[in-house]
Amino acid sequence: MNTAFVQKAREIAVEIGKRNDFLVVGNYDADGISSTGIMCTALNRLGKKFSTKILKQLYEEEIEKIAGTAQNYIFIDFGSGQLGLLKKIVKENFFVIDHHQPEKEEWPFHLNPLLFGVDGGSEISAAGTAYMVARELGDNRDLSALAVVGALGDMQEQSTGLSGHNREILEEGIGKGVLSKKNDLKLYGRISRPLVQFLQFSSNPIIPGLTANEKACSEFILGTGVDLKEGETWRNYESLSPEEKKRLATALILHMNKNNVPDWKIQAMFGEVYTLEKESRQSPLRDAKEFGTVMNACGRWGHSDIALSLCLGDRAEAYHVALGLLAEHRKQLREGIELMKERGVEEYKNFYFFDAGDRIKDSIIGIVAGMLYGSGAISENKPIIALTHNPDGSVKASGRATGELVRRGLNLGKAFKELQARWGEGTEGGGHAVAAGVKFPAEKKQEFLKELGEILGKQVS
Ligand SMILES: [Mn+2]
Repeated sequence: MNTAFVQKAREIAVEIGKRNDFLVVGNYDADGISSTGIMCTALNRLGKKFSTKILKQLYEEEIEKIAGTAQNYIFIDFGSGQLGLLKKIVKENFFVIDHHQPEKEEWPFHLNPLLFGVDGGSEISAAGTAYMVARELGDNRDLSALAVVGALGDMQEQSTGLSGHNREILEEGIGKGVLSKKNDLKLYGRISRPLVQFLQFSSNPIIPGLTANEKACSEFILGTGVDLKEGETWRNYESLSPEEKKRLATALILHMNKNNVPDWKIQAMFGEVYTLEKESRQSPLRDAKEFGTVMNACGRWGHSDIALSLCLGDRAEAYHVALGLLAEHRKQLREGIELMKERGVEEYKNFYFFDAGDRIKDSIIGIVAGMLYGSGAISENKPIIALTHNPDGSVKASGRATGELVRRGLNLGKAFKELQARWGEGTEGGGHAVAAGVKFPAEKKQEFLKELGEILGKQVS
């Protein structure tokens, strides 16, 4: 690990250790909530007094509400871009643990990998950064499991798996017996979906003739000699014997080959998967990727408290509520995708565009937009921007891009930040290169389409 980064994490841990009465304020996505869970568990183990707050964005009005409610504040998975505001409003006694692009402001209690030349987009997320502090606060290496969940939640894995600091954190977790890694089929739902749905709902990649075709999927699986049920229970992929897994995987490769799916896409179906060894065998929380999806489902339906309870170890009540929310989340995603496919997207020179009106909630519009790439409804040569109208008269645009576009220079987070800089008051934007969002007044829609086109055009030219 980067020595200066570790040193800074240690300094912050020492400072936290001296204080008491914290408000931990975290971002509402899987990474933000994992980070909050890591930090709160570490504080709890030290016997510190703390409370938590999960927010969608760290807007000025939110900071004003928070200021004065605790003795110390820890902002996680946001804050680096709001250092100026925090200094103005909270003034003192706050820590920022983040991996987003920082403002050019000095603050002694600010931990961000980017300040040490560590890539906060692919090498470590906020959860990993929080873990760096937690491991200096006590015997907290078991929390590496949550750090991996957060990194995957922020889509930090490469084709070879987790890399950089994320990989070192993974190794610490394996050493501690809380994590394991293996090479396997990476399709989503290895644990949480019965075999037929495992193939039927595969959107990344689309499996020609099988995706969205239940009957074909069950025939395909039975054709490999794998039983769909064990007694009365539907089997999932993880419950297959190594021999059965191999037969199914081989049949899938042959099937994709026969349907002219490019080799790289077939290869991308296989790779490293990460298991949380302390979770029970049938639990979707046992797979690090699915744990993140469960949390996203909670957070995006306004139950980030449930997601946080999962991170704090609740496997009773919160766990059952979470499974229900996961089912609802999937239903809404399916309906969102149907709507976009039905109405079709508009094609501009530098991006695809979809205005969902108020039919898709702002909390999932970005995910739905991203899934369109999987569905084949849009090609991968442009980012997709989707708009949703909020009850307060503002609109939120969510953008998603592909890794290839980012390699060519595209950066949606920067583009939206630039719009914020141009338009000032009433416009707030930012995020990552591949996934970002911006909120602005509805009457600016036409200007948005025009100026965004110019900015994106410049990035990839
Ligand atoms: Mn994050």
